[in-house]
Amino acid sequence: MLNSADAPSAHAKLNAWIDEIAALTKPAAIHWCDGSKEEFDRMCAEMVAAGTLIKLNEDKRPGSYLARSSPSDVARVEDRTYICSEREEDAGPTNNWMAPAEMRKTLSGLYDGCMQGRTMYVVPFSMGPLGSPIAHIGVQLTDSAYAAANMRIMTRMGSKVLDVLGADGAFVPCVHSVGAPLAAGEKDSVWPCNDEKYIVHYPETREIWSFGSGYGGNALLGKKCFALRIASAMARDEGWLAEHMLIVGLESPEGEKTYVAAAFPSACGKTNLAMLIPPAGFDGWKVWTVGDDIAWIKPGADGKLYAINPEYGYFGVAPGTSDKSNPSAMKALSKDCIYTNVALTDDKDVWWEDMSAAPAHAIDWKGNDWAPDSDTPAAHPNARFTAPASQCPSIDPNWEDPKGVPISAFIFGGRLSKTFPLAYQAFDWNHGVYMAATMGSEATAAAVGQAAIRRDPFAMLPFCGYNMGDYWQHWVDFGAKLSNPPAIFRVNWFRKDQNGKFMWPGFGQNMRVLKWIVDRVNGNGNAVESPIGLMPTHADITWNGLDYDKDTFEHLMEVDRAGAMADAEDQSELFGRFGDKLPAEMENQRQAQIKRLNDAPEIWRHKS
Ligand code: SAT
Ligand code: MN
Repeated sequence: MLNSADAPSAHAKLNAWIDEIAALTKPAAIHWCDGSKEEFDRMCAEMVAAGTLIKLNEDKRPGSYLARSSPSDVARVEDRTYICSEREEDAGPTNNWMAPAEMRKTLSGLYDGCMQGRTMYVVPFSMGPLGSPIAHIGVQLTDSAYAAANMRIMTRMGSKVLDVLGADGAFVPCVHSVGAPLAAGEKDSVWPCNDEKYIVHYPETREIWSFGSGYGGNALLGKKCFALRIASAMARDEGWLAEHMLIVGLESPEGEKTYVAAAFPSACGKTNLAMLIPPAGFDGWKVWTVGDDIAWIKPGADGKLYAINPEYGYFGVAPGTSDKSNPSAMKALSKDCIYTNVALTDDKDVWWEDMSAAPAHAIDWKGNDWAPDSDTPAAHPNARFTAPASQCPSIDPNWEDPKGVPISAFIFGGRLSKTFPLAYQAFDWNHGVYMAATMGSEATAAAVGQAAIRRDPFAMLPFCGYNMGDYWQHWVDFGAKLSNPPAIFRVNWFRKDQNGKFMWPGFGQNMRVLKWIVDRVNGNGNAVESPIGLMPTHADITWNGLDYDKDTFEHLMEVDRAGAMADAEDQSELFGRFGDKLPAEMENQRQAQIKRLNDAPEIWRHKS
């Protein structure tokens, strides 16, 4: 066996599993990742020699590299992503499903010999601070050095994880192959992958099998595959939450810190909110970043909820990131990063759309010459940076606290040009679950009437590892056990006026809404009752440094009965898909919403 007696772990089950996978996939060699900087540098140097990575300008981007993927391997593949539970109803209507036995048969053919000619890297990783009671361990076997190197940035990885695992600790086995075996003497391509892709999860046995892709979410199995799809199933069984949420600490000038977790579908400015810089007039306020994508949340002995960011880095979208939109992210990118599918400048720096003034010449993400008048983008729209979280200037001093940080509020948002006010609070926990279950975002705003909303419950649609109806029930049950559950809010930064102009300035100004939320959860913020939730009046928002008149604010907050009713009616399409898996409480909440709207004036406006 390749995984010989000198395997660095005494974990019999781990070693036997590695033997089994090696026998199936037939790699040329096995390398156990120790997680050291030397190992990372060596792997990167080998990838530079093979043409997979380009070393960037050492003065401008020390320790950093550029990778260009195959043009067919640039994003997650949701139609190739499967939840293979024993029963189809346990995957639910929003996931692809195949019976585990059938999937195993399909995969065993594909994995047979798939690592030939390649090194199989053994990547032990901890999601969350090592040894934290909220953390969990995984081991990824991968034939991609790119995946192994990225895993060192995105997770706590290497020998120290084996120490925590000991001889019999629990781990989630994750098998990853790019699916491109190499014949003896065959020259490798710079980005090996396979047209046939499978991203497979077995939630009951807690296994991940990924085939054919080298790209982020398909290949860095700690992230969406483990930390959301498998972890959500673990969380349901064990009584905790695995969520697609950022976590921030909001510190007042008096030094009081309130932590909140927030979920948004993509393209709603989640990373920007995680690294928000308070606006002028908020002197002394500070926003601390705990995480920008995923939160694991467990109840503590004191009845509060404690959250960790299971990740160790940011896998963020590069285009649009700039010193203006997100200066903290830009600082986090100053060194030791891996960039994927961004453009390369003539001085071997990186560039992407809206980062800064366009260079006169660059090499685009496909490796071709590019100039500002080219009619294709320089960076792929889903180009990514992989950056160590510790390099973010706003990283929270408690972000590695194994206890986690106490969560006082959950925030859910979407991109909604009509009908939905800037901010409102749920009447109670179950109303909040209903607000989160029905959240969505607009793909495109229709010219007239109600824009079509793409529902993305809890921003978890592609990431829930079991039936979404059961997931809503889990949230209802979870809240019922909490003596003092966090408050739940909806926000919408994107409402437009009759002329199609955004009514709210957004970005740093969103701090004003966060401050109201902090006031609410700390018992000193006011709200009035509207048909859809508890709302701040103009006087409840802190306006220092911003001239935002009362009339415009009352427009921003108004509830348009017809629009809100149309939305409540449209929700029955979503709910209907779940059949008897729909929690009765969700339909009760919908009916209560309809009743409140029936009793409301055509345009509900707070009059002070
Ligand atoms: O590719 S990832 O899933 O890791 C990132 C994303 O799509 O949000
Ligand atoms: Mn995400």
